[in-house]
Amino acid sequence: MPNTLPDNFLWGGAVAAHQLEGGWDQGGKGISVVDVVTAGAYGQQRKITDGILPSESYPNHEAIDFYHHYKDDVKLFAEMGFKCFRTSIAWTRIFPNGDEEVPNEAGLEFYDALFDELLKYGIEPVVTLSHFEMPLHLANKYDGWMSRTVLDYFVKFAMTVIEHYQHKVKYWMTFNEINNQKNVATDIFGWLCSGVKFPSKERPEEAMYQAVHHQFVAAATVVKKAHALNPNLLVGCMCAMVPYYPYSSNPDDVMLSQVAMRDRYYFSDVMVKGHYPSYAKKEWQQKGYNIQFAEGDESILAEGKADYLGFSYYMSNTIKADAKTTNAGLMDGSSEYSVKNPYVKASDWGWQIDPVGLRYTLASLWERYEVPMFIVENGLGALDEVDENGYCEDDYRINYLKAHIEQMEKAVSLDGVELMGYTPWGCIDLVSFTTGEMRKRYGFIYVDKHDDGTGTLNRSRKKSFYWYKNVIASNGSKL
Ligand code: BGP
Repeated sequence: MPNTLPDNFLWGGAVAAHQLEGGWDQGGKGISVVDVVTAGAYGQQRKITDGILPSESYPNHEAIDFYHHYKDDVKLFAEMGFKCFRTSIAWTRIFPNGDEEVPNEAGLEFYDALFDELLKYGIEPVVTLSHFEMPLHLANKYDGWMSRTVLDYFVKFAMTVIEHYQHKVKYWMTFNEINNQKNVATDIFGWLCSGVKFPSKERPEEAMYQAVHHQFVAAATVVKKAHALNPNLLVGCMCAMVPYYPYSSNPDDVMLSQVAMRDRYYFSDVMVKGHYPSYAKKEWQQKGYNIQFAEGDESILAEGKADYLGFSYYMSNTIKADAKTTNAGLMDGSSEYSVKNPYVKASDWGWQIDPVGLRYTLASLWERYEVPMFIVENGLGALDEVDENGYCEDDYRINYLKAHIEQMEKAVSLDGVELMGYTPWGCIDLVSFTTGEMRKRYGFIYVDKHDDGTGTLNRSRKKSFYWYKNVIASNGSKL
């Protein structure tokens, strides 16, 4: 395939602080909402505990100890030729409880050192401000994002780090997969996104829309303030994109799949277009929801539109109008009308593998918004086996990524999509978000760490490491 990507295309990899750093109570770090969530095998929910229980296992407390290994890990990223590296700043390293007056110096120093290390190799940091990591104190004391006070604390945190790192970090993103909390059937998504247990609310969905409204206003405020501070900065939003296909040409399937897509678009519509879509207001009306807006919120949304749309893409899903179930969950991207797509295979965790769906997603988003896009997560979680040297023949991962990159290149060359970059998820093995396990691995780099807590933490290159290095070196023309 001819080279279709721009020369400045941002190839790299993506992670989140809590999934790899470890050091959960070091350097003055406070406790975050994810620090009190236990691991759960796939199919079972991870549990939220009321505090730290010594007898329970919290995999992200140590994770892969990137906190102490980051120099060696960045060296490996550089060896692969990364142009960028997406991570998050753990809010609790900077403001341990979230409501302090002044930031924690040791936390600022850690990210200064990390960003310096990346820049030493010419790797651009891409930073998510909130990746399921808000201070537990804010969740407990203020009921998380139900409160506008938390909005103010978030803006303070965000502007503290944006101001501090503005000459090291150009690319920012506000809330990771903000749309995950649309699933209010279980505690976990709302807890991680908003520090709120939506199922315990009288009207869980209304509460979710309220908390999300506060996040929209916070995101727009940060975009505005960041631009005023430094016009070179780009602040994007981030959504989980799972396209819903109609199961058949039955018009009911087609119509319902369009409506189901609002689980995704609701969020990007507000943050990219700068106003609520009319279908949102109709839904509130119909359900009798009363979402509180403060004076000026609407103009803040309009003035703080995201500079780019970052999204994750792992799978597609299929909607059948007469197939209503009760076991929907964003864990596998499903809605309550989801059925298996007979044309695609699934991963070991049931995520339906669909490279064409990535082109479909890119083209649909581009046609809807016409803003630059950034694929900030994509990848295959798999059970890897390594030989005695720590080498893994992960052809399945190479095949997955190759097929997705091919479709991504078609979206650019044939559909005219403006794409900033591609950062596969979990470029180094880390703790899974949905299951809390280590065994669901995504990395080009294997980390010797296991679910029972054992392992040397040694790093080793998988076959995909060498493959991805060539992909980057050829700017995507050698797959
Ligand atoms: C996204 C999250 C990531 C990540 C990824 C893979 O939803 O933004 O944090 O972990 O999914 O999911 P998992 O780790 O559950 O396989």
